[in-house]
Amino acid sequence: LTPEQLADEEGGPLYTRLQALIRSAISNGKLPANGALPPERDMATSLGVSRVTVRKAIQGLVAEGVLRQRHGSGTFVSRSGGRVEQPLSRLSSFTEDMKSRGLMPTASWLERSFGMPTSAEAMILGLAPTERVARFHRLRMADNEPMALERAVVPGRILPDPSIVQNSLYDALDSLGMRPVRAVQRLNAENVGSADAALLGMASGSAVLAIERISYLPDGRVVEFTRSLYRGDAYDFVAELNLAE
Ligand code: 16G
Repeated sequence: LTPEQLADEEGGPLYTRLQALIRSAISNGKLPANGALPPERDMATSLGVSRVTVRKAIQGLVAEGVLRQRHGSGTFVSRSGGRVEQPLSRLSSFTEDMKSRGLMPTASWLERSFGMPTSAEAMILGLAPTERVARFHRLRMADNEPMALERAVVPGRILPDPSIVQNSLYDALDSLGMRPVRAVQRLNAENVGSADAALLGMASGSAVLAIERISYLPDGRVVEFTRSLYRGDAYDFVAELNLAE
């Protein structure tokens, strides 16, 4: 990182220009994933800026997850610009989760259809023998980076027209007055198969977190049965624990 490069970054206060410079050094590989940043003092001297500016720039990028600080050993580049930390106790949607972090949620549709459930799905959703389901299969991305593969089924009685789900399943359910209020979620570790690995941009056999969510309406009816594969290298699920009464 040189003063000339810093001068090339346009607009805004000095620390945001320094952040832009660090981001571009990460994206062009000059600062590799898990690589250490030079010490604050050295960066300030070599860039001709104050240590306060360097610290402010770094703190902002740490808060965003782009950089990580380890006590006593310095500042490091996070892998792929940072893992996502997801609390395990809130019933939120992927769209809300990503937006709350300033990431842009998008999806590639793999399937959006209406049809017969499998017998396992019919049992979990508590359906009568001839009842149909809306079915959704999406690759979910944050800032264009694949995050998860998600297969959801919703009883047809609750969601008769799958095409109303554009960006967010929960927004669509909300618009029908059918947003779930409770869910049971089960997590387990898996090695991703080759087809799913290719979609997620991972090597075949990489670790993924498989998550099943069964969500309920206030009256106890099941709204969704969703199975998601989250990239093991991009996600931390975090739960707060309290001493039992
Ligand atoms: C989350 C849920 C998933 C839900 C989806 C709705 C997990 C493990 N899964 O991905 O069950 O269907 O959000 O998101 O958190 P959407 O409203 O953005 O489509």
